[in-house]
Amino acid sequence: KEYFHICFCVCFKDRNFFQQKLRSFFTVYLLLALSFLLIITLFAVSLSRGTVTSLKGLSDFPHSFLFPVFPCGPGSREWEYFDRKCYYFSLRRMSWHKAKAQCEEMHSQLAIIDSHAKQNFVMFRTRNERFWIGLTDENLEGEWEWIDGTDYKTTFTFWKEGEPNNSGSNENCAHLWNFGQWNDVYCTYECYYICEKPVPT
Ligand SMILES: [Ca+2]
Ligand SMILES: [Ca+2]
Repeated sequence: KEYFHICFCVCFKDRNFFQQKLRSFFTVYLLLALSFLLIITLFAVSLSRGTVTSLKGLSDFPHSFLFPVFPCGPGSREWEYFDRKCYYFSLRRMSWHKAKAQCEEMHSQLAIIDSHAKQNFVMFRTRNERFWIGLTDENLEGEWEWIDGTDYKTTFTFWKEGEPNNSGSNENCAHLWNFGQWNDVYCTYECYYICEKPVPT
């Protein structure tokens, strides 16, 4: 009888201990589940707010807010950002002088390709099509000049082999040709053009 009494006490004690443990575990898990639920709710709320506000019209936002996403202006899909400048790749062909005027009308200028990085950027974008750039020797044959005054002699060039050749003694404007390499051609030739402008402030 004594034996059974002891066993009952021990077993009962064990059972109590086990139940207490279970309860504390349950409390911990409950708290964890609740905090998880809270985090999910907060995340969902912030996400839906973000979506709603973004749908209201991006152009309503201050420029500084959208700068990392649309540095060339939230209202424009025509200008592409590269290395602190905005570039426009025309969809129409025209002579070099008309292209120059078109860029100026858009408060920009024909592109100045003064680095390998910039050359790579325009090269991939122009895909072997001919595009005018802001380089000419119209003033004095053989004396190439960038239209913004960038020093031609000390900066990057990317002429196609054998160019500029002033073919027919009448090639005074530069454009991108196959693989983005430069060629001089007569200025009334009609091709696409690249404009560039600083990032709007
Ligand atoms: Ca020439
Ligand atoms: Ca040529």
